[in-house]
Amino acid sequence: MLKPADKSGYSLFISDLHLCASRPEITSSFIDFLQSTAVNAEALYILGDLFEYWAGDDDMEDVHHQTVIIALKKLANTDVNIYFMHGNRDFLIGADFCNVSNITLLQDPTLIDLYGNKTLLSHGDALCTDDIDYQDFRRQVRQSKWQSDFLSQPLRDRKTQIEAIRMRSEQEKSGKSTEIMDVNPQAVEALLLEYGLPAIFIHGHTHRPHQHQLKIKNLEITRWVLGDWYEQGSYLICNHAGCSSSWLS
Ligand code: LP5
Ligand code: MN
Repeated sequence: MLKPADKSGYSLFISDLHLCASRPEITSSFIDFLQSTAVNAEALYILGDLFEYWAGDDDMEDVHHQTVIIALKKLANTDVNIYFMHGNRDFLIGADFCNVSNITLLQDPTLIDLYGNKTLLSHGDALCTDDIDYQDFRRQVRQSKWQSDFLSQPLRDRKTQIEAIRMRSEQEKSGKSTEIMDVNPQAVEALLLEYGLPAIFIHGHTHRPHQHQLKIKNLEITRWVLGDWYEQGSYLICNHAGCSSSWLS
């Protein structure tokens, strides 16, 4: 088991925190994690759904959002590289949020060199290809024209529409099977082939934390699925010796 106290460098991976003002204990837990564990890391990768939802960068004055921004900025100022990838709930996070928080936006997916291992990072929602209704919705809202039209509306109107989509999503999810809402194995394999069969693949979204071992073209690939922070925070820690997952106490 890797420990944050190890002197050698390490990198951390988290996703699906779903931070919001109505769950202040999760935000406190995230800030504790930044100050106690991430502060000694070389890099922190936030692989999407940091927030329950993000309506646009003009919502940064919100007190809860300010708390998160200040904590990220404080960590970034200690020379920890913070990387953020959009999730399906906070894909409207833009350059203003990233600049103010001092974090770097990554495209989904992104390949990195993780202590000598080619590693692919993704949020994971694009791989849930059996969820046809979601993928239609995703295609629509990821278009830049749709996003600029949406962002041109008043913040209050955007939040009203987001609340309606959230309710509809919860209703529809209750009628979808767990298989439909998981990643599609063929989509995973196709992505890994497209990115040159990396040794490690890390993603979130499904809220089913697990270490999967795959073998494609005789190459061993480890697929790490990150957990959500609803009940208990968790993270993946990697160094030269490998990766391991940990729960926050
Ligand atoms: O997030 P999670 O894991 O609970 O569920 C996702 C999919 N749902 C979503 C919706 C988000 O949870 C809530 C909205 C976030 C705010 C985004 C901000 C900007 C958008 C503003 C839009 C007005 O992503 C869920 C998946 C699940 O993951 C598992 O993969 O199943 O997908 C759904 O439930 C979506 C429904 O199946 C389809 C909804 C169709 C709505 C069509 C409305 C048409 C209006 C289009 C205008 C955008
Ligand atoms: Mn998600």
